[in-house]
Amino acid sequence: MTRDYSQFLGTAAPNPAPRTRLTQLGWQGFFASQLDADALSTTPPVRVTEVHRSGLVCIGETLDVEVPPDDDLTVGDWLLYDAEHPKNSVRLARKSLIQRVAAGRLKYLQLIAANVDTVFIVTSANADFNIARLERYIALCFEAEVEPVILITKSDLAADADAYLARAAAISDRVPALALNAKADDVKARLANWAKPGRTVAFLGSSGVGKSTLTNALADTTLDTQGVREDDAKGRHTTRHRQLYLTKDGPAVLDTPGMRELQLTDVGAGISELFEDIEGLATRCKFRDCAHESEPGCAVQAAIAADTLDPTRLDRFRKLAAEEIHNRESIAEKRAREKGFAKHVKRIAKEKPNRR
Ligand SMILES: Nc1nc2c(ncn2[C@@H]2O[C@H](COP(=O)(O)OP(=O)(O)O)[C@@H](O)[C@H]2O)c(=O)[nH]1
Ligand SMILES: [Mg+2]
Repeated sequence: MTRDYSQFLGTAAPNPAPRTRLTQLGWQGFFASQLDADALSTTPPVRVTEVHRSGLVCIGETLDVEVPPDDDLTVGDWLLYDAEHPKNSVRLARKSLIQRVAAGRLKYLQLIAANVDTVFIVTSANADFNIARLERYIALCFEAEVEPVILITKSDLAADADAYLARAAAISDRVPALALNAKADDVKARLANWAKPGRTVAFLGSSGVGKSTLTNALADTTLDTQGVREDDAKGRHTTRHRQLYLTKDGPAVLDTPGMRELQLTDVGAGISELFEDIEGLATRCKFRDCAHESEPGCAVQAAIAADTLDPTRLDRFRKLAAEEIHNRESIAEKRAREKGFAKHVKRIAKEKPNRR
């Protein structure tokens, strides 16, 4: 064991070892524990920092490489890079995974980011602010086992930023909320609690709320930011793809394009965590199959009558839970259809073995 004698030297301790690029990339014990010493030299770890149709940009301690596209990989994933056969690079187990139902008619799961420690859910103190949408993001984070923090930007432009802050802070005891000016000099200091070296943080939220402005503040980057339509506070899409940025002395930072629609699936546990107060009340209803409408002995309706539960919160819970079930069923159906189709193709191939 090496002893640290610095305290006996009288003068300041020598400079600490320079930070390695792996730490800057957000490398943690959780990933290190998955590999043995041999693997480190033959297949070094690299992190996916950008996803493009043509391939995945990956960065490691001493290498910048590209790996062929793969639908099962997303930004933030760690791979053991196989230089001879990049396609065979092995993905390390994920600490967290954020996914949503892709927007559009055909429902499928879209991976948004892996191995994020903190998600800053960004909204502004204006028409963008929407409790139901914030709850969606929070349920997503709880499910993904990522710590959510609500940031309300443009506090400098709003006369009543404190009122927005109070509404955001009331959503859950477990989710801190901050109001701030994303363009001010104190952003790094205000986010320091979560934006720590060796960790990974991500900004999620609509277009125009200040995600790239905040990324610039943390990562000293100069990403394009753009004006917002005055009338409805809607932003234009300036950021086109997700990208992870390294910082000199802070966390790895993920900037994302605005999400027009955040549809959830497989977030039952996240929804339960967020609405645990309502679920707790429901266990005290007289009837086990109580629909919390007009049944006698309903503890949920009693709480509404006693003004301890906001009825609009119950509505939002119902809507989110119903949507979750609907999306889960649609995706299960689509998978079953695809499976059926694959079987069909296999059967045809078998029946006509000589045809090419
Ligand atoms: N005054 C003020 N402007 C902001 C704030 N946050 C973002 N902006 C501006 O809002 C616009 C959109 O910001 P941007 O970072 O591109 O938003 P993004 O789409 O979420 O990445 C830019 O013109 C920013 O300068 C804020 O807290 N205060
Ligand atoms: Mg942006």
